Amino acid sequence: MEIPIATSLSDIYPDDALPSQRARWEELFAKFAQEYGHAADFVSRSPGRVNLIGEHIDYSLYQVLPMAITFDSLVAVAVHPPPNGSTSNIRIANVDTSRFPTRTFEVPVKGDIDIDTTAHEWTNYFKAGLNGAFQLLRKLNADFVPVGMDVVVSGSVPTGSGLSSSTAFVCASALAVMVANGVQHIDKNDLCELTIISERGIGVNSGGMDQVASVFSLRGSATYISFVPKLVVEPLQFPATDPELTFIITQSYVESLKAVTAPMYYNIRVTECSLAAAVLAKALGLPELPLDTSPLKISLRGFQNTYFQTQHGIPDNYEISHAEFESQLEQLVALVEKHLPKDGYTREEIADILDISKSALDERYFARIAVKTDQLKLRQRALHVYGEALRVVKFKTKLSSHQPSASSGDALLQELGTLMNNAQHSNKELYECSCAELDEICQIAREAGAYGSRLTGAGWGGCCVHLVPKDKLGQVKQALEERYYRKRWPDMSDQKLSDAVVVSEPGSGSYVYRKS
Ligand code: NG1
Ligand code: MG
Repeated sequence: MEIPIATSLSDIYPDDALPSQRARWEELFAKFAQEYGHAADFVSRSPGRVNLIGEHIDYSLYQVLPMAITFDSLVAVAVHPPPNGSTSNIRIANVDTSRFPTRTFEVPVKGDIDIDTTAHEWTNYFKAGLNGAFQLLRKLNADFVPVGMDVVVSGSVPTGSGLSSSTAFVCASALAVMVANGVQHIDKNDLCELTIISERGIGVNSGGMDQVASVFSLRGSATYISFVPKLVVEPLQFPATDPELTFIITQSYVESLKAVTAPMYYNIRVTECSLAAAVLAKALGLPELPLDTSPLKISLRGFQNTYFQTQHGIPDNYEISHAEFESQLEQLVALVEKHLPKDGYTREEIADILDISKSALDERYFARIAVKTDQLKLRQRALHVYGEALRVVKFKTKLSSHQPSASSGDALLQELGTLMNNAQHSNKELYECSCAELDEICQIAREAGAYGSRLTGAGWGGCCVHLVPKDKLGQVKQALEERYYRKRWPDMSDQKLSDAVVVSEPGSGSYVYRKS
């Protein structure tokens, strides 16, 4: 499937978003003309996403259910041909100059552009997209000579909010670089593959959920993503229910800058999950787990496959029914309880169990990306992953098999909400990726009528997502205003307050825009 070309903003946005988006795009074009004295050739855009359920399990290669949101990243570009004999330049500005100063850098003729992961620098995300795009361009043509680019960026995904502002920008940047360098037809799979890998260059050892949701989503549908045995994307429409099913996103206004905190939070979780898989395999006397596409190449999903193949003779673990998949996950929870008994493991203990030296362990699991910790909580993380994977399958099955006439809509919404509440409990207790503010928002929303409330994205701040029956929206909004926002920030502006709680409809994925 190819990245679509839009010639009108109504290809990209729903009618009710058009007036504000038009204003934003006009601002982008005005900034471009002011900065460079000429017009842009094209704009690439990629959205943020809200994850409905399936948190911190994409990098263990389990299914997730996000949807794209209207907030997005726009990259407007004009191209200059490569100068004879010298290198090309990229000049990149942002409509928000006060937060994101203009930069100029040289385009490498060979190899990657250096990214300083210790600096919190906005153009790192553009560079990550560029590196990914260049790898593909060089695969297509080994003698490829990069063009120069004038660029202006406009981002509406709030940063540090768990809504994937980083990925929206990386994907729009990679797309911009490919189009600028003459690629006419861009395959969505290719764009995902290269952005998943290249975004890790910013220092976060992430999974692939955000890139796939940003690139593939279709307006009106959530995006059910399976990563193995290959990437499969299934658009999922919400059933008509009575009361009507709505999702709202609420900001905690606690910024969670993952690229900065990854060595203390995110990357540790990724390492813990891979180590849990390795330790389980060893404890059960299984053969070494085959390498897979997860960031550290060994995953809890891989453990599931090998375990059921070798111990239960199930040859193709991907062809099993939903019921069998659920039963396997339940068995895995019991295995984790038994074989990962300790509350925390040191690196020395893990090296002992795996029967390798401490330096071999460090080299294999801790060298490539910064991880700072003493105690690794293998049991708690594995319990979260298997429990959450189970909830995702249940959530998806309930949503897609609901017959509007057969059972009451309210019962369905209650069931879905309970799965989301259980997910939040697991985020808080087992995965320790929530925070007091997110917990409080969930609590207030539930008390005011939300059926399900949980953090969305990586956590440690950012946003929550809530399943609310439409008739309760007003009450939930009011309770949050009074008990969270106004209480903390009595002087909060009306604009900020209205941005704090938004009803979210599934938006469209990546586009290239050219004026017709
Ligand atoms: P956020 O924090 O929304 O960018 C991150 C990861 C995802 C996924 C979620 C947790 C990136 C680009 N994305 O999302 O892959 O693991 O956390 O479910 O870091
Ligand atoms: Mg992010």
